[in-house]
Amino acid sequence: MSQRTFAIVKPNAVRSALVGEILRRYETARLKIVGAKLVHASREKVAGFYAEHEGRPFFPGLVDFMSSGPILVLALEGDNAIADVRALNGATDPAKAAPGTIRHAFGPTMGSNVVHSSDSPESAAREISYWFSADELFSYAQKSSVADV
Ligand code: IDP
Ligand code: MG
Repeated sequence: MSQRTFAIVKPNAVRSALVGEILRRYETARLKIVGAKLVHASREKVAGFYAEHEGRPFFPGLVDFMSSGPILVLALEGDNAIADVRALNGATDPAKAAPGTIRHAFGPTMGSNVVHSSDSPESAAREISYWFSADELFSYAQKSSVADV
């Protein structure tokens, strides 16, 4: 059964030209891009997205950082998309992220760890609809070759 998850390429990764590398990792892992757009979110939009963390010491810095420039918001589909993207991203603290993960490869710190992804079916549904309208999400069949039309 296919499942959808939500991911973000954070502003430091967009600024550092890591969009292609991060998307390559997701696509190589057979995750299908079903929604994608660049957004420069307001502080209010970011604060609402991270509402579960409001009141934590890192919250103001997180809101500053995530609204500091454009982010790439993504809806990704795959058989086990939620767990697969969490595994590809790695642990929240890049210093603890396993070799081979995006956060291990690019760090740089807990507060600016280059990617986000949903942690449960409930958060995936909420987060996809928080950033995408229905007409920005797509269903299509993946093909193994560009010659296969
Ligand atoms: P996650 O992104 O791995 O799901 P969460 O605990 O949901 O991690 O935290 C959301 C984001 O808030 C993290 O990706 C990280 O950037 C930031 N964050 C979480 N805990 C800390 C912390 O203790 N210090 C600094 N930033 C943190
Ligand atoms: Mg989280």
